[in-house]
Amino acid sequence: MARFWNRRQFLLSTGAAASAAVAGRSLLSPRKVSATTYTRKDVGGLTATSPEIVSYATAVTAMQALPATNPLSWAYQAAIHFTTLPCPCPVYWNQCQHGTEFFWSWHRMYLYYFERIVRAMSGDSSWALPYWNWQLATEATIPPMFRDTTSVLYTSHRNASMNATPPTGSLPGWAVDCSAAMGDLDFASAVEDIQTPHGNVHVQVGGWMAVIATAAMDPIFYFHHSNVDRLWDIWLAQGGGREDPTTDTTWTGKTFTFFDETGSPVTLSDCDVLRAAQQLNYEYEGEPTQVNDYCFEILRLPPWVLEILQIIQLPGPPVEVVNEPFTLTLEFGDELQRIQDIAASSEHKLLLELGEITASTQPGVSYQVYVGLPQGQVPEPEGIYFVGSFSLFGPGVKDEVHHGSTSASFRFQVNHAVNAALRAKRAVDLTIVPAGILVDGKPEMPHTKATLHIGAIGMAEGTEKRSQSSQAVSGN
Ligand SMILES: [Cu+2]
Repeated sequence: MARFWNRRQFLLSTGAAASAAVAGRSLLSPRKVSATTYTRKDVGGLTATSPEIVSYATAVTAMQALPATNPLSWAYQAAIHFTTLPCPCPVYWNQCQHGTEFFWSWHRMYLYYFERIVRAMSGDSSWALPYWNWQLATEATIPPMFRDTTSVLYTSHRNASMNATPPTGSLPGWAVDCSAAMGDLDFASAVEDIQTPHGNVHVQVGGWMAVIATAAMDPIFYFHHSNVDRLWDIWLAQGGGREDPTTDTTWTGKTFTFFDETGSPVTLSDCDVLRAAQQLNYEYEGEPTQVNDYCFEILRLPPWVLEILQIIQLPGPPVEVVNEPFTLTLEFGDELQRIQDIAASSEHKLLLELGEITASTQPGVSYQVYVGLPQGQVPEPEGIYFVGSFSLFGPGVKDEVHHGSTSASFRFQVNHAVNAALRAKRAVDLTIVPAGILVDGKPEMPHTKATLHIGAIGMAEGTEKRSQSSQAVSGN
């Protein structure tokens, strides 16, 4: 998905003129205040007989009964995300955004209209889309109402151990860790890094969810993405200068088209979905106060951007990972001292970049990444040498056509791991470990369905800086 190249383009696009800006988010008063604010609840607090679940099941049944040509049908809604149904396609199919800076905003728009359609199709005018809070250890299994084989919310197209009742399979903590995204100050990094736990959940639920073209057929999809959407709010609410890219006209100028509950096409821009409660009338149960970002804003600090400087592109044999852990020693050559300095610095991020990643089909496993692991030491995701994980979801999977992307890339901050290895005067090994879900609480043996190819490995220096972009004045 060549994600890190996207980010560099983003940097270039943020303009040149310096601005003497003053802090301050909202000088404008809310333009629209709705009488009704819908609350999207944590599914962990719901049961099969909760109104939210009963109404959802009613709507799913009704939507599945409609023909795929009807925009309100289950098949059409799923196809707006992506489909394998034969094309030429009706309008606005195959739109979903992955590996781009529209990931959060596109899915927010998609869920918003899906929610309105469910409200209409269920006849429950108070319905709001619950969220699957999968970071919680108590919600590491697929919510029970989706595993009930008599429910319309069930599908057999999932990882069998995740889908059993009681479930033997659960999501491991390392797979749903959102700390990389939450720690990012700049939007481009956060929207990229949040896609890692998001993709891990897709692949670990498995079946339809693991493949872009079928993911939105599974009723759990929308609860999963409701949580991803909630994480956008939570990222912003941490403050520290975190903001939506409202000065990037490529981002603010983008529009997407969906269908409302009457089946009429409706178009939204990124500027229409910055403030969930104010613009879209919903909030999440238990979330901190929503931050109100505006596209139209005159006085404020320039946004954070991540500036990236390539240090070294490592030559070497192509990396192929099957079922066994793969280890390769990272040779820094003349750049050793520089890498050591960055690793020890607190202002700069030492970044490992894995690029040109492909597989012939969905491998069906996630991959843990370790740097500097001492020889003979068992890789432990709780240890300091674990730098993150990734899954292929869409881009990079060769038998999926998705936005023309042919490979995926991922970036990991490795300061601590490299620092520890170099201080101990050890070789800095890169170890990639195929890893599955937990079965009965223990890591399952991975059963990889395709070989993972990694074509490019590099080291880079990343610095989060205030951009010098001028302030855009556009939209709301
Ligand atoms: Cu998704």
